[in-house]
Amino acid sequence: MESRYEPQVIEKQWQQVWADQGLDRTLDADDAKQAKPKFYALSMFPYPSGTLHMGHVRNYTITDVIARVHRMQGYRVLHPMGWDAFGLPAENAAIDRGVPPAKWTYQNIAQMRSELKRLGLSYDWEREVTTCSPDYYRWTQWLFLEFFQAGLAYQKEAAVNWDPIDQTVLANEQVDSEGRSWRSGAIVERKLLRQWFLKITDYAEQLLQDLDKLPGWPERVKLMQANWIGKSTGAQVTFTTEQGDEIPVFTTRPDTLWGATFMVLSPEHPLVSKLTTPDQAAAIAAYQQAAATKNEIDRTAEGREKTGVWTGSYAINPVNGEKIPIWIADYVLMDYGTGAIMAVPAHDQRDFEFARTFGLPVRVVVQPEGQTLDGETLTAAWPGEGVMVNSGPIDGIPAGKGEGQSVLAAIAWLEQQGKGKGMANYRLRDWLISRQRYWGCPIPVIHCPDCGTVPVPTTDLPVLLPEAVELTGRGASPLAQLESWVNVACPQCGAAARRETDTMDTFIDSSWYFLRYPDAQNANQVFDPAKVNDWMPVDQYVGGIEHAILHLLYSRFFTKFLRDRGLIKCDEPFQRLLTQGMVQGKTYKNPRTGKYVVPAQVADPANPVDPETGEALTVVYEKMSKSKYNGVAPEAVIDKYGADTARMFILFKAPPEKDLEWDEADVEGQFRFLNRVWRLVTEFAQTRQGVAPTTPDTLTKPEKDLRRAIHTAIQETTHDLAGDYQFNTAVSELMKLSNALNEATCVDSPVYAEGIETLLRLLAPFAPHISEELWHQLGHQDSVHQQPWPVADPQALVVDEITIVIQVMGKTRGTIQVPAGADRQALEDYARQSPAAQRHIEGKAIKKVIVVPGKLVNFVVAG
Ligand code: ANZ
Ligand code: ZN
Repeated sequence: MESRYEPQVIEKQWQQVWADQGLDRTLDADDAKQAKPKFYALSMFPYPSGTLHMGHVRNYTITDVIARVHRMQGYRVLHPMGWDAFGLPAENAAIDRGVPPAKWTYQNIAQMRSELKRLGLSYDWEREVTTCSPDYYRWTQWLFLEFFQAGLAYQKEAAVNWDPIDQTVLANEQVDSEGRSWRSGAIVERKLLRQWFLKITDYAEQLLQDLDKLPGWPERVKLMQANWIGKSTGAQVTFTTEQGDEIPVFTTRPDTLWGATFMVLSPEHPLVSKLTTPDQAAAIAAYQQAAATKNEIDRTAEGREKTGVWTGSYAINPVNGEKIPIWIADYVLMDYGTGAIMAVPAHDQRDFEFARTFGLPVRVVVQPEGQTLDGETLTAAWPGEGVMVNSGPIDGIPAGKGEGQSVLAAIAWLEQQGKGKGMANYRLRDWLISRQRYWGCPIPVIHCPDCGTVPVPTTDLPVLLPEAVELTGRGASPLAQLESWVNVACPQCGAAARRETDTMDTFIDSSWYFLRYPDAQNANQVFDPAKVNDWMPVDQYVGGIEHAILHLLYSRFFTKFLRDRGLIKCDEPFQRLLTQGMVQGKTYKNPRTGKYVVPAQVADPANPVDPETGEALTVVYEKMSKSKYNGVAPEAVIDKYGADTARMFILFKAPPEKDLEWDEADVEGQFRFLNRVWRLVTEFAQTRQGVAPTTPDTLTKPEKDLRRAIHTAIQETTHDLAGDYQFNTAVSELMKLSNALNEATCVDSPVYAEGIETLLRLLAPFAPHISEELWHQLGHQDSVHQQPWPVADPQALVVDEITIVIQVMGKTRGTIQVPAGADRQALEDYARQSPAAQRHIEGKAIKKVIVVPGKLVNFVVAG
């Protein structure tokens, strides 16, 4: 009467039991089991787009195994899930199909939640957060006001994408690669609007420095963050115009000041109009207008033909009193450095191209060894090494940024002369957070004609997003069109005032959600600091590499800001970060045409041929997508094999950081493995129930061998799950143990029982349902997930033992058992610790130890 492994039956059943028992509820510090250390395991929460994809499944399975292992290893674990639920797709769905964004979003959440539950993920659903729910965004608004109060939320003019046909602002995602609107097809324009910013630049240096506090992050992510922050060191030097206005410039090469032959201001620079002479006024105005339509990427693109106009004015170079012309050009950006540069064409390529285009002088100030560069004949800028020439006080100094080289020498001289100072600059800009969209968190301020910008009193939060709006994708932001919502009384003076109609960038919502999980249902506070301080930082964060920069940087910024406000103690939110690889699907591609072929049209998969052209096709694994016919729906896999198989496959197929090729044959392989485990354990449960998993005093050879296999599996899986998470090798260890049990002859031994139970405990985090079912079939009443993680017995791991004679002064005092492969030092250590030797050497000075490997250890003692 052999039972069959039916995942569809047992998975549902155990999910229900676990939910009823509250097995995955979080233990807070004030719970009974507070002596346990905490572990916060977090997956990046999803945008509720509709259904789960394999990328989600991989992400959440990885985190779930980590959470489950830590529970078994004696931690109290916080493992929550929620929804990054504001955003453009909901609005687009409303425009396309007329479904209200809230309805669309909550339907998707319900659908995805039920799919998540089928995967057997051990979430504490009482902690669920939904960013579009007023009980969450009330606190997002409260946090915005914290920034506002601290002076870190401010308004200024900034360029937005403007659709001239629909008369609306577009998000970057709504502009295609040709710069056209997704809806109207119009060429998108740049338009200046008053926007809200968060002053992340105040934290630039800390965000950079503290990357050093994150040894548990992938190096490449830290590098991407560092590059994004983009610190440059150099100096600020002030030039003076002939009219007496000061123009500070930022330069990374203050040592080349003697080679500056002109200045360039950004077309937006505030001094441009004052410096422009009447002759040049028309040309300057036309150039400024043209520059305003270009975005930063176009303006700074490498190799692009240089354009610009002379203002008609001159500046004085502070180091040598030389008179140099002041130009404007769009390759100088207003919001980097000071918006003005000194141009050194001999040593900066952009300046060189500009000088050649407009016939401006080129003066060499760095002379490379063994060459004599000449400004007249130079064909490209020389940014490299050499010796300073034509450079007054720093002549003869080797060019470079190091100790004793030209840059530091120039800074020292400038500071001493009071002409400039050493300075750092960051690429990082302040964070533009306002969006002219409906489905987002309303910015809680009111604009009063008398009082100006007034924060909504915290007692009036949340500023609710009105539900009755019509979304057309045309005209001003939908909220701005809703007069009944916009018109309010000023909270300060009571005069007629208007609400802010911009909503917040959804990255704001996700910059603090991990701080809400520790106290997700708090109706009176953003969170109880004690709870957040208990759980933070997140011990292991798992998510996609696509969030390596913005989400992680913004979350780090929020954390540091809230620390400075005294709300939390930790200053880095994510202790360790794992960025999982992509899940790729199999597809057929015609290498000549580059076209993908629907798999069903491939007659012979072993010899795939293009049904249209008859050409041979290649099999490729690429990111799953509809257009490549290579998507695999998680639901379909669960229906066919069960969640445990899907989990096992994902964990086994590739290390977590690597891309994973979805392959049905390998999925089958995992299904077969679980079937073998099923047979092994059910057979044991039926025939030998009641044999306790103990260790007999003396072991037969087969028992010894099996015990070694068991404890090797424990040792190896424990190691694979400690920190670096090599799930794939851990699963292989489970397979080896299952094979060892299959082949074992000592099936009636308690050691065999120990093996079966160990296999289930080790398997539990990976395949939670089948492990639980089989655990109960062994007669247990409690959950396998509440068992302690097994600990390897070093004794059991000993490969083979030999007998060594212990001698003291040449006299045999006894024997010991040691591992066969022990080296000289190990033999000596074993011998010293043996009771036989101890009895005779204690208290005596050892003069010499003679080791004869494989035979004996002899101690020569004094006295
Ligand atoms: C003179 C010079 C000589 C420069 C030389 C470089 C090489 P990073 O490394 O990106 O910080 N610069 C400064 N402000 C600018 C702006 N708003 N728009 C465009 N370019 C700007 O580069 C700093 C260098 O970029 C500065 O150093 C300046 O050119 C230019 F052989 O000054 B340099
Ligand atoms: Zn007022």
